[in-house]
Amino acid sequence: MKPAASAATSVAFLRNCPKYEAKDGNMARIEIYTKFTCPYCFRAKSLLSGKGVEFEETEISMGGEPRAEMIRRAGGRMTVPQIFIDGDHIGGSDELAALDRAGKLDPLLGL
Ligand SMILES: N[C@@H](CCC(=O)N[C@@H](CS)C(=O)NCC(=O)O)C(=O)O
Repeated sequence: MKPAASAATSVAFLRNCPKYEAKDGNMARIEIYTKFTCPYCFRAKSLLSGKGVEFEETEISMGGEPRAEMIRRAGGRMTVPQIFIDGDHIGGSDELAALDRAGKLDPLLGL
């Protein structure tokens, strides 16, 4: 069997696996705006990575439209990180950690 066919077979197998489908369907979209040198950003990303979820990171150290977009979406908040789950504004690192301590983060993440 050619490697390409083998890979395609593996993907087809996974897609037919109910557990894989359910997991894939429940995965939340996680967005995080960050700056390079920000310890709060590092803490928030570590928490998310520790849960094995993927997130989309937008680096705003250079300012510009990405920073303006963050401030707009975060209702005027200018600190980083700003975190969004399925489009809902969660807040910063402290709010993310508080949600986790309250046991409310995993359900939002689809875990
Ligand atoms: N309580 C906030 C603190 C966030 C914070 O102070 N972030 C710093 C960077 S680590 C910040 O944005 N400072 C202003 C700036 O960089 O423009 C949180 O938990 O996210």
